[in-house]
This record gives sequence, structure tokens and C-alpha cells, in this order.
Amino acid sequence: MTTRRIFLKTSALASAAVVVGATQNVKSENKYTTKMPAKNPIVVSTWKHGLAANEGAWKILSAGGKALDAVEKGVNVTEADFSNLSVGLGGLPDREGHVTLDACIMDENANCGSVAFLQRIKHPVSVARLVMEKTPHIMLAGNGAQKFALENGFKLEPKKLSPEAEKQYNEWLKKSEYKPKANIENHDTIGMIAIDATGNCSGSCTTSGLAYKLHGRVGDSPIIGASLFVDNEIGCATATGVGEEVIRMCGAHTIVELMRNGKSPMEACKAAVERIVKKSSKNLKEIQVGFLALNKNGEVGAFALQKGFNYAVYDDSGNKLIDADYYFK
Ligand code: SD4
Repeated sequence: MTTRRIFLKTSALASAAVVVGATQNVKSENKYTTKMPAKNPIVVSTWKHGLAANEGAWKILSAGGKALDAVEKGVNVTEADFSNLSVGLGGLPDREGHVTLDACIMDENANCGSVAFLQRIKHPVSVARLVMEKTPHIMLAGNGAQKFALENGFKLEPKKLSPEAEKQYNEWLKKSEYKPKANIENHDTIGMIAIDATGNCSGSCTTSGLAYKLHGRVGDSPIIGASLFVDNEIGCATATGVGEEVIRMCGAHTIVELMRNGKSPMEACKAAVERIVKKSSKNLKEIQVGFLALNKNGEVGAFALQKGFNYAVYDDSGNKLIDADYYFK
């Protein structure tokens, strides 16, 4: 009995030491890392359009609202922007001219929901939230996801490309060459992760996916553990870029596990990119993958394969866009 008690006491001390060690291990000196004391709320999201999305999320967070509501309403801003070429119905289509949407959401209790290959619905992330809240499932795809959305009050939007998407698609059709260009046509998925005033984490991700993909292709964005992962004890991570590379190494989940083992968000994102470089047999010089992570201390980190990835951070000092460090210099 006594031995068991001593054991429990020492293991409690040991885990406390690990937690302290993890905190001390966070290095914030790199110019690409945002230095922040433990504070919340905070919301961070991928790419420049993250600035507007963060505004939507901050309205909720600054009023004491839940991280889950913030990450849904925040990315709804991007989904509703018909001029955005890679999120929502204004996105570039697949090679047959269809816009097909992927999205997911995850909360502090590991509840999660997702939709894949969803067509003609304006807010896929909100459908994903309903999958999480109203069904015994996590993922719905294609016609079934659309049927579920319509049954739950979502409207079927017209089947039409945005003027800019149509123009670019018609241009693409002349050669019909499938070659994703880093940071240009394919890399603007929004992933958003947040901590609310009570210290709870949640995340969301939503996209029209890679432009000119095969009809039926689903990327990482609706896959929990690939584009998004939340562990309320540790923090959260999200991904953008060529989804095949992210799925292969369970990107967001890998990053959260690396943070659990003591890495700072920046170190974890960097290690995940290095793992892609080590394991992938593809020509990575021509594609982009970007990771973004937030730990429970409110520290943010990001890392990408190529120059050009940026992310927006909103905390009580305001909303700012930051360039991520990258692998191929
Ligand atoms: C996908 N990860 O469908 C998405 C695309 C993306 O920024 O992130 N674009 O593979």
C-alpha cells in the first residue's frame, strides 16, 4: 500500500516535471515565432484571409464566448466570400467544373464532425458541426452529406462558378495540365484554432480543395488528425497545402503529439515538415504544405515547406499577419 502510494506520488511529481519541462522548452526567440505569455482568448488562422476570419471569431471570444462557436463563425466569414478562390462556393472547381467542399470541426472534448465532397452548400463547416452534434457519426460525404444539410435547413445554392473561378477554369481547360503551383492556385484553405477565456481549445478547417483535382478527390481538410487536431490538455494544430502529403503523416495529430512530448508549437510544426521531407517520394520543391499550432500556454508556431505561408493571430494586442519560416531556403 505504502509502496503504491509512494509510486503514485513520484509519478505525479514526474508528470508535473514533464509539464514544467514542456513549458520551459518553448523557445520563442525565432523571428518567425510569436512571443506570447500564457493568455487567452486567442485565435489563429491560416493565410491572409485569416485576418477577416479572426475578426469574426474574436467577436465571440472577446465577449466570453466558446472557442467552438468562434472557430465555426470565424471560418464562416471566409466561406461566405464568393471571391475567395479556395474556400467555399467561389472556389476553383475540379477538372470537370464542379466545386466540391471539405470541412471539419473539433472541440475541447474530442467531439468532432466533418463533411467531404459536399456540393452547393454555402457553409460546409456548419454542416460538419451538425454532423458532430446531431448524429452518431463523424464524417458524411457526397450526396449523403448534402441530403443531411438540406434536411437540417441549409439551402441548395445555384450550381455556378464565381466569375473569377470560371475565367481561370476556362484558361486551365486550354491545356488541362494538372500541376499544383505552390502558394498560387491551390493553397488557401482556412484552418482556424482558438483558445477561449475559459482555456478551452477548438479548431476548424474548410476548403474547396485542390484546384482541378479529379472529380471525387477528397483532401486532408475533412480528415480529423490530418488537417486538424485538438487535445484540450495540449493544444491544437491545423494544416494547409497539398493534402496528400498531410494525410500521409497524419499532420495535425503528429504536431499535437510532438507538443505533448515537449516541443514548442514552432518546433513541432518544423519537425512535421521535416518528416514530410524525409518520407515523401514526391517532388516537394514544387508544392506547399504549411502547419500552424497553438499550445495551451497560448504560444503560436508555424512552419512550411516553401516561402510564402502566412497566418493571422488575434489576441488582446490586436490582429496581425505573420510570415512563417520554411524549409526550402
Ligand atoms: C487539400 N489541403 O484539399 C487542401 C488544400 C489546401 O490551401 O490546403 N489549400 O488538399
